[in-house]
Amino acid sequence: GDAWLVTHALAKDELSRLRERDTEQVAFRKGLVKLGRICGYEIIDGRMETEYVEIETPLTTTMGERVTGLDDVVIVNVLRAATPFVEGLLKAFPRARQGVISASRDESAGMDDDGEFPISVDYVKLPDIAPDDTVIVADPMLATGSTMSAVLSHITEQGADPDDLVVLSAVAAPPGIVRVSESFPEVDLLTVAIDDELNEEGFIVPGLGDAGDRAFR
Ligand code: HSX
Repeated sequence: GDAWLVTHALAKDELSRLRERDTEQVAFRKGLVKLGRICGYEIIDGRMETEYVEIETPLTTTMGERVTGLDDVVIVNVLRAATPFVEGLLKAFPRARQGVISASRDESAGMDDDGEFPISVDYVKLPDIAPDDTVIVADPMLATGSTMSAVLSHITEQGADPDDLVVLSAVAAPPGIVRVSESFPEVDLLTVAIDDELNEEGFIVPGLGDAGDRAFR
């Protein structure tokens, strides 16, 4: 799979607001929605094709262009921080089918020697995934990659082709990118920023804090 950065200036602008410690809950949530929309447009631009179609304007017949595969999109919401992010993605893919996975790190266990957290997966509900589908797995933070690896295992076990999967994050740390791309080499990774490092608790630095807490608490 490919790893690529969302380089749209507005994505950087939104992410910078999200990083600010003074951005409060409502602004934080709205920022994640906006960022999701921009990332959706970038996914369309980066990996979807267009086709020419004949259309009729009120005056004449002419050629128009349509995005192919806009209807064949599945978005997987990794609870809970991804919820506003997914709301934004849905503005780019209004007819997407959605899956929900509740997965979280067991913070009390801490990181093991490989820099991995134990993950508990509490709820998995995915739509049927067809061979033509693009499956966007959204989680704003990719830290150690433990959560995303567990999520991707569930999705591929339900029959999804790893070639069709796009992992979308807002901020990713190098260990997470390495873990996911080693375990799932066919999966595409898309993020707005790659940050410097993880601290001892497995938080991304500089990062933006705990995205779930900032959006919901
Ligand atoms: C946060 O931690 C994020 O929203 C992700 O679900 C998770 C990322 O951490 P990691 O599993 O990559 O270390 O709740």
